[in-house]
Amino acid sequence: MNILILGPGAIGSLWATKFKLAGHNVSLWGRSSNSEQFLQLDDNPAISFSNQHIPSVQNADLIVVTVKAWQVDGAIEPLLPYISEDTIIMLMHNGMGTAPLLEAKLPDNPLIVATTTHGAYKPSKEQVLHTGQGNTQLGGFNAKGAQCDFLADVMNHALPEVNWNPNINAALWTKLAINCAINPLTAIHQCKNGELAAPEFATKLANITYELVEVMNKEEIEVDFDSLHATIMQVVNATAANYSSMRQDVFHQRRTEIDFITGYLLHAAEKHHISTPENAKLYQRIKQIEQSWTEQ
Ligand code: KPL
Repeated sequence: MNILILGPGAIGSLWATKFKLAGHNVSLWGRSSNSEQFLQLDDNPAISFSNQHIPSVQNADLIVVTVKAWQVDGAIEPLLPYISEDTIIMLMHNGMGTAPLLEAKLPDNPLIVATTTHGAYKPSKEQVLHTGQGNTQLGGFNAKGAQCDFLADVMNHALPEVNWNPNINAALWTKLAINCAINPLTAIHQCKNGELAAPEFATKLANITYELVEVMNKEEIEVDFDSLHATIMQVVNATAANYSSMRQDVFHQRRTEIDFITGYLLHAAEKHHISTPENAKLYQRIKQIEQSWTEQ
């Protein structure tokens, strides 16, 4: 397949190199205006990719959008005149809420939403490390996207495990819930994920989870407190030594994904007239922190 990776950060670069090693024709669209970019995955030899090459957009069978949620709108804009309506567009990032924005801009394209638990890290512009094995779930966001289940096979050959999930909304909400619980708290306290297992966080995490369950149930996601709490704690423990992406963003004073994580939850809560004070507090605190950088 002709595949374009829009946003070759850590996860985008991991998929770019894995797709290329599986024999696909892969190009990048990143911030750098260099027409060629090298990526080296783990100990493999460096691979050359074309970058910001308009014919690669025009010929793409699949565009994987791996920029952060708040960057999706701006990143897709310069490509719009060149995207054919047969090109499958796949969103893969933390948070929710970007798919309807993209659908408004590309109403005729098959649209796929994906969530992955693979870990990747880019110690430099050219190097990408696959730091944690995970799995990837895909599903259609619109009717044309729902017919693209063959992509699970294609992607499974490149970087297993990949599953087609007809109920992708539930998977996205579960990932959102994990991010709502872990990301703001670790960013505010500048701690590793594992530190949230300490007793001092128990009540806060429980309250966050109660609110999440209430909103998710109204969104027709079947989940109860015990199972969601267990899922969150399982991720806290499995990623104990890691810093969350929001902790890293705050540490480096980069804009966070809070609007598409807790912000998305708060919008849904408002729609259903559910009060979510614990999550609202976290949202406001992260916004205050972001605000403080612009005032410096
Ligand atoms: O997705 C993550 C993130 O950091 O954004 C988790 C699952 C919390 C792992 O750190």
